[in-house]
Amino acid sequence: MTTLLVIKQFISYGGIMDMDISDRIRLRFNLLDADGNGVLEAEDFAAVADRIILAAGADATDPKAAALRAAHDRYWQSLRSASPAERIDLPAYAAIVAADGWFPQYGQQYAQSLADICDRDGDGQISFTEFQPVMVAVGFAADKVQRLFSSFDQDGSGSIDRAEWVAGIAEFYDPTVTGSVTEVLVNA
Ligand SMILES: [Ca+2]
Ligand SMILES: [Ca+2]
Repeated sequence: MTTLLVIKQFISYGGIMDMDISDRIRLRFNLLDADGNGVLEAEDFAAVADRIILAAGADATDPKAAALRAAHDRYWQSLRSASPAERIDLPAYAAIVAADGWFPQYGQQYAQSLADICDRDGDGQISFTEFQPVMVAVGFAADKVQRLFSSFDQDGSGSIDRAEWVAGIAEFYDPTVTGSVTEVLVNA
């Protein structure tokens, strides 16, 4: 491999060469690209947020819906402010989200708002009935959602701990962590 090619790849993927991490970044990019035109725009983030809110059965005045919209908007702004382009392509996305400090500053709020809206009855537990429609709205295939839920709900109680789910989303986003959540999401 030529040095130039190595440098190009390094820039394209924020310096992360690991295949699994590239796969997960690609997957997240595709999930966020709601209209599937290959670039991320403000409309994609709004569309994904609306889809999740609808799936969770939250109405427009629900604070959880407002929080989810705000987190998606903040996510978009973090991309937009880091790039001169108005549309964010995969290499730009990969470089921005893999940067040190991105997750605690932007991703954490996103993970929290997603878990909050999942926990519709607010009992601190996410049942499969709560989990399934939201994850399908995020863009995951139904069988993958089932497998992911089962991998969390190891005692088969039918619900997963809300805090545990926030940690799972964080794992999916943190470029330094590889674990069971990412494995199920990327490979299942
Ligand atoms: Ca798009
Ligand atoms: Ca619940």
